[in-house]
Amino acid sequence: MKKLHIVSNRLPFSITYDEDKPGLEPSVGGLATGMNSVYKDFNGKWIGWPGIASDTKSPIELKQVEALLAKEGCESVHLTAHEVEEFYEGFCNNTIWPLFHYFPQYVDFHSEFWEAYVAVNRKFADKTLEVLGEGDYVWVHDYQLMLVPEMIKRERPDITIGYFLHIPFPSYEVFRILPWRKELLKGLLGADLIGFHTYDYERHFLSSVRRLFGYEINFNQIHIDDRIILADAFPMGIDYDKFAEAASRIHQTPLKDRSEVHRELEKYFLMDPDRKLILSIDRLDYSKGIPHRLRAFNKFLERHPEYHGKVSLIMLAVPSRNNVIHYQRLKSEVDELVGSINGLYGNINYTPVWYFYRSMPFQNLVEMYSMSDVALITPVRDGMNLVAKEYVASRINQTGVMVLSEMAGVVKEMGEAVVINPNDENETERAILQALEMPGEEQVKRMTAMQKRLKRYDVFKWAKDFVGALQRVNRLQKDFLAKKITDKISEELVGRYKKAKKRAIFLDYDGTLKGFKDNPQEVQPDAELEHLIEELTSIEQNVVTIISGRDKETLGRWFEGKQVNLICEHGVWLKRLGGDWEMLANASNSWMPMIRPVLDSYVDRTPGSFLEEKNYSLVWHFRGAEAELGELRAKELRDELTGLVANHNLEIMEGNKVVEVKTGGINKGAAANNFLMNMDADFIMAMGDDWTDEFLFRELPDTAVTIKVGIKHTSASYKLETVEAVRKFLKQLA
Ligand code: ADQ
Repeated sequence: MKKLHIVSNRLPFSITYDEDKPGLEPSVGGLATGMNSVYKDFNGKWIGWPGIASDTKSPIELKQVEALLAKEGCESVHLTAHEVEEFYEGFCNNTIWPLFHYFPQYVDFHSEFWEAYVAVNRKFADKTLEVLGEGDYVWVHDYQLMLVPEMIKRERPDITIGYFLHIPFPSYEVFRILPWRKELLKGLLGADLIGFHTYDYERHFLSSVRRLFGYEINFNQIHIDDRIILADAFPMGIDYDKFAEAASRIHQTPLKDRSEVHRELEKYFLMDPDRKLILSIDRLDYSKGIPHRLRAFNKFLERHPEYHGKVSLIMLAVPSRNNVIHYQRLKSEVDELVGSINGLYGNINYTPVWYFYRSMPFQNLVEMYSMSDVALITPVRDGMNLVAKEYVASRINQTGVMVLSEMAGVVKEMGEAVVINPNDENETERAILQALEMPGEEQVKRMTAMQKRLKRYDVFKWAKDFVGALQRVNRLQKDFLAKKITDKISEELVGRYKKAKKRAIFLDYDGTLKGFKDNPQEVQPDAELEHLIEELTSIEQNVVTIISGRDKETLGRWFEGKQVNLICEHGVWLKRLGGDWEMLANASNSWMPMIRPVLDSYVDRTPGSFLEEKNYSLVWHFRGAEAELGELRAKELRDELTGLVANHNLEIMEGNKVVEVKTGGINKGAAANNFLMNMDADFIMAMGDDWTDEFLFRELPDTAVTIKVGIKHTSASYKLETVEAVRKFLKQLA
């Protein structure tokens, strides 16, 4: 059975020591919960770092830890203190984290950090490679391991790899700042499925892929040689029932059994039943907008003296990354703000901000969720934010109001929250008032809608959905490759070819015999290609025809003196071996003066694009233009031309990064059949890469061997992935 393995920076356990004896403490985080539900079902391993620096323990101690973890299906990747410093604290938390959360001013660009990142990713990949069985699945998590997918794929192409990014993927303009942007993207593109919390992150990612590599992207599919890579949004959920059930237990707990936190909270309300509580919970991180929140709360108290003594903010901040300078500064800023608010508005009976700088047990967390009237969640950037979901799940009587930043991924699923821009402290201040004064009925209406959504798409559904998509992309990939010419098929085709007495071979040029370049003038045949053509044409039974959209002057020059026939401009012109150019179709170019200005205006507005003028067609090339702009303009151009061409019997052809306008009714299929009329061929073969070649594939007799170059849908009977594969195949025929 195929297995599914999980790879993440941390394993789902922490190591505890009772005197010198190690033990395991399962982590309660959302990821551990979600993954437990899948990797155990699939009988796989979890590969990760156990959380202790390996050089602080003896080899025997490490073995003990490894053995304990192995019993739980975990494989340990050991990291030294130095590696943790340069890889985790360095590149992960001082380079990727600030950059991806739009804090470029905090980014460290140290090449030693980068080198450590590469080396540690290698360790994770190697450990994973050790456990992989044939055709297994791997799911890699988060920004610490962006290079792992490619490292695995390179050595094991049979493995289907999923990757999920838990933090935002930034806009290209921010991502491009990174010196190692291409390496990171290449690393990710080793995966078959790349998941994000939101469509926005997916969009940013695809845009970076398009701009940095120019790969072809079809909706959310990236095509690279013979691979299809899927990008998609999977908003991570929580273990909804766990929170809802815990909250319901808390409500039923008899007075005497209540926790200290619970009693303290009740005491607060006992003093005045009209009192309100606002809750905020996060790791102490600059992306969470904690100072913004405190300043907005300060403003609220300043502007609403009627709420003095009536509303408090409980602020829980989990210590995080406290050896990084920006976190230390943030801590001081938060301490100061809390002190200042409490100093200004507090008294013996009233503390405006209750500030806890520590982690809390699950039970206390849910008590806070279930007893707070408002949740104030105001990150300046957040991949998702699970706290928001946990608050909603814990509101079992459907009251409570969520004030939520529009910069958190979770906002996409919580349209019913009071949504604010965290940088606008006045807006946040007004939202606090709105939340405190929201009528109960409206609270219930909004909360019920959010609960329904979150309950349905919980962390189990999320994990299952991702794994389902991973299996589908695997099948999709297989379907695409179904027509691929394998060694066996190749042998059969060569056999048929050898038996034939007269062979008609049609070869498209660009994208088939020769790869694309920015400038179409630079792709004349190279020595290898010339040699290949010579070999093919020296065989008596072969009649080779180059069939292309190119103009007759260019193709005529390139193939001068070669033993090939030429069909140019999609079938307007034919030049038989030793003969002169003859016109195959009745084409006219009287329409050109009318269409040319339209195309010229696109050249002017799209830097890097240009116009090619053939005898009977006009071609706008945008391969050299900025990728997204090019695609956009191509769509515009098509729309603009549609009306014009219909009235003048013209056709718009879309090739690979080109839009071509030409006389209607002329195509490669008609031209090839015309050519075949006087020939008694008992073997016909055609190869081509773009949709102009589909005419050829469709119109040739059924017995013809038609071969599509690339992995897109085609009416051809076979596929070859690349120009290199085409040449290799032709060499066998030669
Ligand atoms: P985080 O930045 O850690 O995660 P978040 O999604 O809010 O942010 O998760 C925090 C978790 O820690 C919650 O489950 C919460 O209950 C818990 N927690 C917070 N404060 C606590 C406290 N004082 N005591 C105990 N537990 C506490 C990253 C990304 C997020 C993304 C997640 C998951 O930054 O954007 O949502 O991964 O993909």
